[in-house]
Amino acid sequence: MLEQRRTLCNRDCPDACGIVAFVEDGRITRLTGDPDHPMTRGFLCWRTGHFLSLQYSPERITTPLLRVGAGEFRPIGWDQALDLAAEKLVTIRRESGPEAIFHYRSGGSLGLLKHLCDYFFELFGPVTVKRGDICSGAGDAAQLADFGEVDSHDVFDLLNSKNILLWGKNAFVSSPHLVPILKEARARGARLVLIDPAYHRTASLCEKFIQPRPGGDFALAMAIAQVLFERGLVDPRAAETCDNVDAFWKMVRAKPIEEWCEEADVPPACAAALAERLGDGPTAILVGWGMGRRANGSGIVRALDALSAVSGNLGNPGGGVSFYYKRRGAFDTSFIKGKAVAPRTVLEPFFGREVMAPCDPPIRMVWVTAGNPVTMLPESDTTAEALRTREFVVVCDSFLTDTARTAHLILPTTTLLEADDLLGSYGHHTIGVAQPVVPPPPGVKSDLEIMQALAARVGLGEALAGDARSWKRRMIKPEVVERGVTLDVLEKASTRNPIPPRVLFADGKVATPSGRVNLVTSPAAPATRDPAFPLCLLALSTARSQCSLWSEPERDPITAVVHPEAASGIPDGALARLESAISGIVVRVHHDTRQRRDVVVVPKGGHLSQGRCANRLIRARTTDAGEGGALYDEGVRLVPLG
Ligand SMILES: Nc1nc2c(c(=O)[nH]1)N[C@H]1C(S)=C(S)[C@@H](COP(=O)(O)OP(=O)(O)OC[C@H]3O[C@@H](n4cnc5c(=O)[nH]c(N)nc54)[C@H](O)[C@@H]3O)O[C@H]1N2
Ligand SMILES: Nc1nc2c(c(=O)[nH]1)N[C@H]1C(S)=C(S)[C@@H](COP(=O)(O)OP(=O)(O)OC[C@H]3O[C@@H](n4cnc5c(=O)[nH]c(N)nc54)[C@H](O)[C@@H]3O)O[C@H]1N2
Ligand code: SF4
Ligand SMILES: [Mo]
Repeated sequence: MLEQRRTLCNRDCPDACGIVAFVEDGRITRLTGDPDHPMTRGFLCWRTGHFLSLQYSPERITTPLLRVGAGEFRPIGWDQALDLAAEKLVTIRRESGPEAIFHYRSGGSLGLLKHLCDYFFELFGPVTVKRGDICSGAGDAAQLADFGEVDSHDVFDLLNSKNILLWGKNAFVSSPHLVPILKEARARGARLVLIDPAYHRTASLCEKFIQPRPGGDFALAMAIAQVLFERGLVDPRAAETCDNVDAFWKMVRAKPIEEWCEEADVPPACAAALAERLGDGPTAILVGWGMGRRANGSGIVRALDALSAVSGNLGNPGGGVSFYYKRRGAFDTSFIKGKAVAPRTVLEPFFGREVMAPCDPPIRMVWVTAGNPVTMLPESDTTAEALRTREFVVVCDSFLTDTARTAHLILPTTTLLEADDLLGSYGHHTIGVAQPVVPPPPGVKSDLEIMQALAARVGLGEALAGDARSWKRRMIKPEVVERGVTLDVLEKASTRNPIPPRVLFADGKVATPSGRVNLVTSPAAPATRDPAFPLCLLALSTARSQCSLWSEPERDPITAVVHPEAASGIPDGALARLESAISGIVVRVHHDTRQRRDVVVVPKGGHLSQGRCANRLIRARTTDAGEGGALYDEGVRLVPLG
């Protein structure tokens, strides 16, 4: 019998799509996008559209695995696996205290119920947890400083925009369901501009494409601000709605426009064109999540916040600076205290170094939930070594990732098609529930079941008790339920979170203590590069994978896209070595005259075990604020093979 079952995608992706699964005799035969979901509109991205190859992959782990030798694992039963895990946890806590245990959770699933893994470790310890945010730390810190709040305009408010500036954003790849909205806005007359050092397909949506130096955006913003000032395009209310106005303009005028533009490596006419658009509002600035992952990333986002504020686009329909949607805004996880009660924290981009750092007590045990830090965090070899040298490592995953390979114990867990969870989104305000479209294979447990089984073994059974549905009910905020959005409503269809307004700061007040925008006052120059490594490595999202989870086999060397004049004489299609100051990998060179001559674009998420891992080349460094990872500031060079 053929049935259609609906769920929500739980992947670390701004779109949080509705999925329709066609199930025939208990097996999923096809996946499509939910035509009734307001964002999804009936289509899925390539990686999830092709997810069945992973769901039914022979490489999927379907039984707990115990390490029996270097890289060798033996299947064991759940009772034995959980007894062993509980015994290690209890022994290490007794001997060294809970800070000797580090629980690392990342974004493999954005389901709210994953917080219950944190809850278990908090009640058991509290243990060591991560701090900082490899993904959006820099941008979050910027908007928090400027506006006292990190949220965005309703995504459909873009239909009110006259201009849309896609600032460091590859919608086609990283947020494909934004594309139809951008197209609709364009059909209604909006003018779109892309500002990105890398050429990509999203440029084809835009009437203008500006390609600054990597990290040159702060300088570009200063040039734009100066044009706004010179042409009288500054909002006269800015003096009342913003703090630090004099210091901001002093910084803007510290250099002539030409000098700022030189620092940004764009012609002054580009700054003028962008100023003209901001002055001809409403202009929405859409800030990509990627752009902040560099040494001056937070400064850049602050400069964009300031541009919106002084040009009078903040708080207006069709305007605003939208970066992150508060995806947890409808939900209550306040019973988990996190960093506030943790005895110790590990800075996420410095995972490898900090886990190995001599400290008292040392980190003896690491538990990884929904993450692949070896592949996805900088300095992959250091991260792998840190894990390999721990006394006991547990990884909960469905696949034998680079991180799982370092584990002593691997616990197999559910995939997005078996998930039972509550979801928000960081790309729009829709919330909903994931419901299993098929049960997991025998031998696979959900993270919640794993935590509950563990809790029962260490005397925390009662605290974690309850099925997924009752936890969902507990985690929806009362003010959401009061506005009619109950669990039963969400189970029928995804719904807009009733709390956030459609236009942020519409009353002219932001959420800082003064109610005024905190304008940035110190410049944030791009990182300098060692001439021996002249290309800036941009390891970016690709349509074929969700971070390190590829919906196609990872066989060939990764492709390095580079301007032919920056290819060190290596012909198009040839293999070469891509080297940084710390390591090298083999890549296939692809020439593209549309790229800048100082960048090389590779996919993020390739596995170390396959020789495809860009993070092997990238040193651990933090962003200027927010403890993010400066992932896009590593200098590299291409060297012929042989
Ligand atoms: N297909 C696919 N989609 C994904 C993911 C995936 O792995 N695969 N990952 C998901 C995740 S984890 C996240 S956080 C989101 C968003 O994650 P990202 O994929 O990072 O998304 P973007 O917002 O498109 O940001 C990347 C863009 O920023 C640009 N950029 C880099 N440096 C600069 C700079 O200095 N200036 C400017 N102007 N631009 C710069 C890059 O060239 C790139 O085009 O996407 C999600 N979507
Ligand atoms: N060089 C470079 N590095 C980057 C980036 C970049 O742009 N360039 N992007 C960064 C960004 S934005 C991010 S967010 C991070 C992402 O870093 P990670 O969150 O570590 O990324 P993933 O590779 O998606 O790892 C998630 C793992 O969780 C597993 N998983 C999926 N669902 C579940 C589940 O329900 N339970 C459990 N237990 N496991 C599950 C998946 O199989 C996968 O192995 O990487 C960062 N790293
Ligand atoms: S990964 Fe993103 S775009 Fe793809 S189906 Fe999931 S939510 Fe939609
Ligand atoms: Mo991310």
